[in-house]
Formats: sequence, C-alpha cells, structure tokens
Amino acid sequence: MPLQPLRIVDANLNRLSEGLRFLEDVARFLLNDATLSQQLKTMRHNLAEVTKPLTAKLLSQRSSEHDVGISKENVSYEQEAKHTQQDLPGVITANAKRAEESFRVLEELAKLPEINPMLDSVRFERLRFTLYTLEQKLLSKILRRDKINQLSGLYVILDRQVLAGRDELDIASQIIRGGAKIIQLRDKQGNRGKLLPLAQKLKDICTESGVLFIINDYLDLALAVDADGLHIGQEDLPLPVIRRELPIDKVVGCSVTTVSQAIKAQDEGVDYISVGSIFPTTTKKEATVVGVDMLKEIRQSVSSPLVAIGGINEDNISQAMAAGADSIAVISAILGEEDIKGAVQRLTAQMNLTEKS
Ligand code: TZP
Ligand code: MG
Repeated sequence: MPLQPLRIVDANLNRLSEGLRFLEDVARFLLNDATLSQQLKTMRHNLAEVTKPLTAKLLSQRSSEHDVGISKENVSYEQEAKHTQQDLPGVITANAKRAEESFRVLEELAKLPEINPMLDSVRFERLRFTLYTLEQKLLSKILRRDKINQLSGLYVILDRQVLAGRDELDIASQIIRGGAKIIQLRDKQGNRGKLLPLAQKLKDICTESGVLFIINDYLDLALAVDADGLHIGQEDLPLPVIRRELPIDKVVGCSVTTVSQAIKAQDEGVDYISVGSIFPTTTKKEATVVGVDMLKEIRQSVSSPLVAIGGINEDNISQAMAAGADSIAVISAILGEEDIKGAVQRLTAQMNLTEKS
C-alpha cells in the first residue's frame, strides 16, 4: 500500500506526455514553428529523463482494468458528442490544461514522504510555469494564423496624404471589390481624434468583406477600433511592448531595410516583415532603396511572411514576387490610378501569375 500514490504518478505522467505531444504536433505541423515545437519537445524529453528511473515501478502499479474512473456507463451520447466537438483553440486549451493539471498533481505528490526521494516537486513546478507561457504563445499564434494566411494577397495602403481629400471609404470599397486582401490606414499627420471615426468605418467594411484591416503607427488607434493589426517601423515602440499591449489575436508587421533588422523582428515574434523600398519611390521621400537583392537575402534568412514595398507597379511586380515576396504593398500604383478597382484587379492577377510560375 505505501506505493499506491505511484498509480496517480503513472496516470498523470501518461496524461502529461499525451497533452504535451498534442501541443508539440500543433506547433510542428500546423504552425511550422520550429522554436515552439522544439521547446515542447525539450519539455517532453525532460519529463522522460526525470521519470526514467521509475519506469519499472510505475508499470508494476498500473492496473487500468481496475480504474474506476474509466467507466462510461453514466455518460450520455449528448454529453459525449458535446465533449468531442471543439474548435482548434478549444482543443489546444484543453490539452494544455490537462498537462498543467498533471504537472500540478505530480508537484503535490512529490511532497509526500514516500514519493519525495524519487521525484523533485520544484522541478515539476518550474515546468508547469514554463508550460503556461508556451500555451499562451501557441494559442496566440493559432488565433492569428487565419489572418496571417491572407498575407499572400495584395496589400493596399490607404495613405490619407496621397488621397488628398478623396473619399477614403469610397476608395476602400473599390479596393475591396478589386480583390485586395489587406488594407492599411496610413496618416502621418497623426490627428487621432479625426482618424477615429474613419478608422472605425474602414474596420467595419473590411470585416464585412473579410479583408484584413491594419493601422499604421498608432497603437492607441488600433486598440480603439479593434483593428486586425498594427504596422510599426524601426523608430516606433519596440515589438515586445506592442505585443504586450495588443490582444493576442492581433497581427503585428514591421518595416525593415536590413537582414539583421529582419532577424530581430522574427526573433521578437513579428507576424510579417515589410521590406523596402524595393524600387525608387516618390511616395516616401526619406525611404532607403534596398533593391530586390536585399529582399532575396532576407528571404534566405527568415521564414516570416515577407511583404515587399516601395515603387512597385505592374511593370516590376513580378521581380518582387520572384525575389521571394509573399505579398506586395502598394500606394501609388493603386491610389494614383483613375480606375482603382481595375488597378487592384490587374496587380492581383499579375501576383497570381508569378506565384504559379
Ligand atoms: N515604406 C517604404 S516605401 C513606402 C513606404 C510606406 C512607400 C510606398 O509607396 P509606393 O507609392 O507604392 O511606392
Ligand atoms: Mg511607422
């Protein structure tokens, strides 16, 4: 009888490794996230290492057929069906909770005098706290995944200074009807009070049509209108601060001109990286022209989605796509055209053509 608690240890170790394996596979196969899947794998291996000396003892105590907890007689079909139907974030949460609870049970059991010499309670506690953070990272990535998938379409920046008084909502609806996947609101004058009602209306029409709505520069405005994301530059608040402030399902993009800036942005967990100016542009006078070769170099250094920007038009869009861009951001190639919808359609068609080649 003194080793009876080992049955609980055995059950919880099984639960734990099953839960961790599920989370690891999500990180590996659904998110293609090498860092996160490696961290979860390391945790699973740590656990195996801690419990390896106990394997024989644990197996001797196992008696699944006498486990009173596995009787299903009292579970109705409705309860069962409800239990099995969950969305992906729900299943991830359930598995993370299951693993965290098991860590906690092991931590408590390891305090018992008969278990204490075999298992280290503090180690389980540490692992539980690490798992809380990994769960948060995994869930936030899953919640942003559908948004990030839109980054293969055309990204049109609604620059209010370039629009020079034209009706933003009318232009935005033409952009949407043309088939753009992302709209960014850009206004370097920064009058948030004036921008707020416009940003709210833009957010509404984008949401209605499944277009991603991003705010350039202004964290407060992005929060106020519940935008899908925020785009920042090298001079803005640091990415970790932005992440802390924004809800976890919001996308953050960052502008870079060098490989080291791109690597840093990726390491800090950016959702997409904007590279430019690829070609000379008159829209942003102070922009550094980096050329398609820099885009190629960055493509080889990071796996984050890349958005090419700066001087891109119908004549050179294929060069930017061929250099590894996932998406193309444009201002003048759309806003400078008479037929906004037609210009979006033509650029989108060219992007799709290049993708296939
Ligand atoms: N960042 C780098 S270049 C640029 C920005 C915002 C301007 C892009 O505008 P255009 O008209 O598409 O060259
Ligand atoms: Mg900026």
